[in-house]
Amino acid sequence: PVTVSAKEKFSPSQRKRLEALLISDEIDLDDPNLPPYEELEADLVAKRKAELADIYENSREHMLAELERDISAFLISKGFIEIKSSILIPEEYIVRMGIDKDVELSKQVFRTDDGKCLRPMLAPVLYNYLRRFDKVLPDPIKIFEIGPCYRKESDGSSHLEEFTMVNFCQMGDGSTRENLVQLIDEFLTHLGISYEIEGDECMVYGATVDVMHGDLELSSAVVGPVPMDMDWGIDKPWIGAGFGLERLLKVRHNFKNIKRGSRSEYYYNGIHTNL
Ligand code: ATP
Ligand code: 9VF
Ligand code: MG
Repeated sequence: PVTVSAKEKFSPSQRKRLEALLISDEIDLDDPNLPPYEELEADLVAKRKAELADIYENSREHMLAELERDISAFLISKGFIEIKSSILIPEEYIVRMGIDKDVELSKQVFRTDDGKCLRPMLAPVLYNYLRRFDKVLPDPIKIFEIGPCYRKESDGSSHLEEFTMVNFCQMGDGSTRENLVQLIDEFLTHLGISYEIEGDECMVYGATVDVMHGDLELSSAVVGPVPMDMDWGIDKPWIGAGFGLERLLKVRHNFKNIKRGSRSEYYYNGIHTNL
């Protein structure tokens, strides 16, 4: 063969370095017409340095924090009250969510040695808030929380072990599928993210309304009531949706990997920090 095969153009360590410097699919590393490694690496480093300098000069906002603030303001404007609860929760909440010890999600939970765990979802404490606020506040009760969640994961480009979830939910009047879909539409339109709705099944809630961007699940949403509500002292209809913020960033910025927009010391707003 006359041409050098694409795979041989860069050594594995060179390829790794170039991949770290790339943010989205801006360059195809298998393109045979690419400049030599040294030139390409220097170009990318210069570009990333300029982008970082621009952020320092002009915005200075971390994209994950900025997205949380944006979502928070949006939901508050829609009448939802913001909650900040503990990231460490009783392990018992997992079982009460219908996640038995032998199922996959239970095995994904990070447990402490004193009966607690890092929350894998926000729903248990939101259940408690709905029950307590319903005694005090007018119907419908509309609440949300945004914050870190933890799951042991093996799959790479769309899963993090430490991710950020927003879960908003409404209980009481107007808790219909129509209103849920409308709220999701307003939410994603506000964020400028396109989506398709799909029906799915999960072990916690049964039927879910999944919000997809291509093959990527952005959210699982649910129209209650569900049988488990009884175990949380809830007896009214509800709707709710949980979105991963890093997945929203992945879509918005066309990231190759979800790590680009996550809590990290290696990437700042998608930019490799080792420049
Ligand atoms: P998947 O099937 O993609 O693993 P899931 O159905 O287990 O996700 P849910 O329990 O429905 O996830 O969580 C609600 C949302 O939280 C998901 O739609 C996704 O946006 C986000 N999410 C869940 N797990 C992760 C993770 N490990 N990393 C990043 N985001 C996640
Ligand atoms: C949908 C995603 C059970 C009445 C407090 C609200 C929801 C969210 C599904 C999440 C989960 N559920 N990761 O519940 O909004 O719980 O699996 Si409530
Ligand atoms: Mg899901």
